Amino acid sequence: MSNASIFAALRAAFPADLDTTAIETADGPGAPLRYTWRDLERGTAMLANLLASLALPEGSRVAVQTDKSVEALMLYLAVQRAGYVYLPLNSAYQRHEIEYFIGDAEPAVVVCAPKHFTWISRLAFRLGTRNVFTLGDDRSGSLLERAALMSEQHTPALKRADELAAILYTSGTTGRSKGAMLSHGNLLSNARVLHEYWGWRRADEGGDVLIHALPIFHVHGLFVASHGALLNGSRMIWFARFDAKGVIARLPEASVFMGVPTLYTRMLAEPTLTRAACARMRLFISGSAPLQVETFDAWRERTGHTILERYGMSETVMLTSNPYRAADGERRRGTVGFALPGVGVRVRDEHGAPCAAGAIGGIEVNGPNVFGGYWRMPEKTAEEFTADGWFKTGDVGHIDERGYVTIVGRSKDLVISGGYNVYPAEIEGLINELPGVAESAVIGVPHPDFGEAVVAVVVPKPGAAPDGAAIAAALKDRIAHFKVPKRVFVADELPRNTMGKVQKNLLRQQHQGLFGG
Ligand code: MCA
Ligand code: AMP
Repeated sequence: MSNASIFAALRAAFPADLDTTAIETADGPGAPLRYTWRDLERGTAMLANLLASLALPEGSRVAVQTDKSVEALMLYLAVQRAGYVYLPLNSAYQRHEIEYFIGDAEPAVVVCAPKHFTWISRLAFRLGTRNVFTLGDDRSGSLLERAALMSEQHTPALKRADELAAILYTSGTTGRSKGAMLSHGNLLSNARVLHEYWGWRRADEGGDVLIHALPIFHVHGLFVASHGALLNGSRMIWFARFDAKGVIARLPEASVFMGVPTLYTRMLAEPTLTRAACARMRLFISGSAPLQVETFDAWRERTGHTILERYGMSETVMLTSNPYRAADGERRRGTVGFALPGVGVRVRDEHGAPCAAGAIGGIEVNGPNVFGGYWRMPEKTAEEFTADGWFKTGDVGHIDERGYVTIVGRSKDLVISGGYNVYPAEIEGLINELPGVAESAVIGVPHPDFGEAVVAVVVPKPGAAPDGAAIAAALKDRIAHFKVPKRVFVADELPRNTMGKVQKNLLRQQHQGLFGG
């Protein structure tokens, strides 16, 4: 069997000299901390041995909700090394959300922050998980204590391309989260394509250095950024939290940066962002949400660098990218570039017929990067694929004659706030359960910092007078705060079309100037 393990490929790219720096922390407890490649090799071996010692069934899920740390990255790598399935969870999720994920994914192992051990362990044991460990961002907790007793020798698991490597939950339009099942082949094919397409430079070619400032519970920070650096044997400057001033101060030592648009607008607000600060930089990459053309232009003006925008999804990893090499074309603002090599991107009208160049329709994709389906949801999976096997992204756009893809909107009801996805159906469901609420509509409106901000419009029950601020406060007790509407309006009714469907476009228009966006 040829080995398609993502871990094996990353491990094979470690530099020959394992005592050079792999990761240096820029913030967080004890910073700066220096981790060598040997530390990654040893740490992942010991963690993989700990997982192996638990005698877990094949295909076991390891669910992880911790703060960002290098040890948390090692845990991800160790899960791959041991051959299990990684399930990352946003550190902002609360009990209501965690209960669903653990109940649905039935992980054999849960790793959480020490401060959440009491309630998460109780929940996890009740739902059938047998092993709960803790991992703090300061190397505290039972996971590392137990791993310290393990051998430093570990033979990485062999994996076929179609074997499951990770499950990433993405919320559904009905409000129920779906676990996108990504295989080793999905992750590895995409990492290799991006490595080549973005021209990563190994040490003997000038040596790229990546500033890693994204969370590691989503595709962008976990796969695109981390795999990119690791597959190139490149050093990472590691920020546990994004901080515009701090990142700019480290740019002179770095060559690659990846961020969501909010990170770029926040850096542009800092006077220390100058051409001189970016002199050694080779590549700035943006994705996860639309990059405003104003940001693209302002960045070029200020730094002399043209941001490369790309497009992807949890279900597909990366799909398109603006060109890196000038010979392949210009980086065109407002577009997400070309289909990546080996990836199919097409646009179809509402009847499934092909759209002519430039005509707007639903974006459909295929390729070795496209996921196998949603965890235990065969019907949902079938609905999201066409009869000829293309995945319907739910994004709406067009492709021009040269092949540049432009996203103009979404057919899925989704708000992207600061790079985090918020599904209105989930929030509406929770608001509608609150006392005095008859119904509600959740929309995204332009926001200068987050791109889009979540806003709710609530209709009271007859005789009731719910308070917007109280509704937001009630939601804060239940769900991740980034999902909580920044403003809640109370209205007599919701605008509806003749079919009775809420006209969210009218609500968006009504509130579009709310944040001066
Ligand atoms: C934080 N808050 C937010 C957001 N982030 N509210 C709305 N939208 C957000 N994105 C709220 C918190 O709940 C909190 O509210 C308050 O702001 C301060 O929180 P803090 O953590 O201090 O905020 P921050 O550090 O300033 O965070 C902003 C951020 C962060 C750095 C932009 O949101 C971020 O790292 N975003 C990147 C997300 C990402 O990696 N996406 C990739 C998804 P309160 O005070 O009420 O508690 S992968 C993907 O989309 C696809 C596959 C792709 O193509 O990449
Ligand atoms: P996620 O569910 O976190 O995987 O988010 C995937 C969605 O993010 C895509 O379906 C798009 O709607 C959006 N997205 C990602 N990259 C871009 C981009 N460069 N421009 C516009 N939307 C994007």
